[in-house]
Amino acid sequence: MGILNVTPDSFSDGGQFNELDAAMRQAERMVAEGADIVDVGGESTRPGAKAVSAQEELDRVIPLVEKLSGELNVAISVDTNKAQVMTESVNAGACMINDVMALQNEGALQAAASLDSSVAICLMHMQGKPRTMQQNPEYEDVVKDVYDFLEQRVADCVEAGITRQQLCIDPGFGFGKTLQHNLSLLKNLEEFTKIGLPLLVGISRKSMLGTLLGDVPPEQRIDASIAAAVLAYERGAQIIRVHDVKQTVDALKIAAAIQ
Ligand code: 9MG
Repeated sequence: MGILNVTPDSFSDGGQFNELDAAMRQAERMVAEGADIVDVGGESTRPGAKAVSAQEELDRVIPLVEKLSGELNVAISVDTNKAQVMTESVNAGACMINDVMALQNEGALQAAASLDSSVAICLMHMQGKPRTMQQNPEYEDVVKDVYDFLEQRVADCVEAGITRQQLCIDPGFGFGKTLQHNLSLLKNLEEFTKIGLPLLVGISRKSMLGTLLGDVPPEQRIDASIAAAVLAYERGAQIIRVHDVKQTVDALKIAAAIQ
């Protein structure tokens, strides 16, 4: 899954792709490099990020989703937690909703349940909200707590009328987690496959990697991102959300060849 942020303030590529043509060129490049899914985001979820209005998010995302679905042969995911953006994105051609709030925002569960049953939905775990989530994250047992949350959200979705076949789960690296929490989740990632749904992970260029490398900036975290992607794949991740598609695809081809 290639990341395509159309936001002025995302942590790694914020501001680079907020012109429609530039975003299209980046999407074409990611597809040529082997991305099966392009994840379009119109609101930054990095720590400390400000929320944007539904209208602003729609203005950023919908023209791009329409153009992508008309011109590129790729699955389009939209990274949003707003009910209206979910509905309008699918109407514009998206076939997946990636919600870092796991459909907990007002109206999101109902909006997702009324989408066509072919639409995939990713439920991600986050403790807190982007603005404050890194202030003092605490867990009794991070793997168990995140597992129990995801299992409960899957049950809530099924009760609301979403089928299990539509769902995938994500432990949410960096979302209300310390470095130690993130490392425990990655080490024990295989646990999450017991939920019986495809596992999506996003570690690409995240600060957990920067910290381990001695506080290097996002653009110097590419090699570490590839290592993390391979570790996640070996532990059962089926969808890996990344900035650097070519490098990740090459590495995963090698990992896949020996599995
Ligand atoms: C939008 N976004 C940023 N990081 C993410 C992650 O780790 N997983 C998912 N599903 N979405 C993410």
